Amino acid sequence: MLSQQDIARYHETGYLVVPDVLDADLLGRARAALDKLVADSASVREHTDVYDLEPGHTPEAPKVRRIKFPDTHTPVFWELANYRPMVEILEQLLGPSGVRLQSSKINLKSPHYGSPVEWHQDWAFYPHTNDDMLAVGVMLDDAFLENGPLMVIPGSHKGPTWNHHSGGYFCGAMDPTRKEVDFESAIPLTGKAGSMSFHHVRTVHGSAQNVSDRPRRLLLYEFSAGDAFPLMGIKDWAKYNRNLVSGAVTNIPRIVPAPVRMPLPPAPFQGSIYENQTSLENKYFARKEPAKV
Ligand SMILES: O=C(O)CCC(=O)C(=O)O
Repeated sequence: MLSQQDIARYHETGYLVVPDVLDADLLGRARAALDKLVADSASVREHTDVYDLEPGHTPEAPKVRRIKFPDTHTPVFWELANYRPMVEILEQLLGPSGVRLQSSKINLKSPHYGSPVEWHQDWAFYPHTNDDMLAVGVMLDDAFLENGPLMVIPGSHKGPTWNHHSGGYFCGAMDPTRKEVDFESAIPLTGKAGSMSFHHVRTVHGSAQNVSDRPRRLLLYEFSAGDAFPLMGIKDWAKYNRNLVSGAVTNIPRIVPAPVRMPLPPAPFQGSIYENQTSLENKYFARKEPAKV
């Protein structure tokens, strides 16, 4: 459980890191399941519904950038989405209307080449009727400065929803040359494996390439308050309600004004944020080729 001070700090800064939330057994099982998913990627040659691949992936040397929607196909990640110590924190941060899992993904940054993620606000991808929403980053490895930890701009969740378009289409990233926020003020969310970060849906965040010799695997869950309804609509009402990890079903959205830009027209490159962001003209994060050995 969080202290009142922690909760106030989250609302003030738009993020929080809580050490040692995950127990060793669940962490071990999550890592083992992920290892198996990565090993199984040797059988695919292009992006699928499960795998987003790093450039240079081959069956002989599998390179996975993202596992998509792990809670829907690998039971331990659904178990983890319902892990009580985490859900209790979410109840404290998201308010009394319940907690709904919206989506999940695992972003893998392999040693020396794991791809950067350009600056963005999750809210730009999925505006809702209110912004009591956040992403949890479950650290499956230690996250430290050199392995490309998630970085956040403190206080940015209280500002505008920035332009995430390029050439007239959504691209899921902010153009850094517009200098809309002070990117130099970014705070890296570091911690030991088993720690969790929580960032508000409007907090500007991104992450650099992994330049270390250790992996950075981050399991991300996106959660919303039970009464936050997506402005882009609900495709499957039964699934939407199955994803409530706390609280009761309601069909009454809470509507709180917040700055919105719709992610339309859709990004020309679909499948993952990495694909969406390829159409961003000016990149912030360097992409270095790994040293040849
Ligand atoms: O993996 C990361 O470092 C950032 C991921 C992220 O922000 C996203 O996938 O929306």
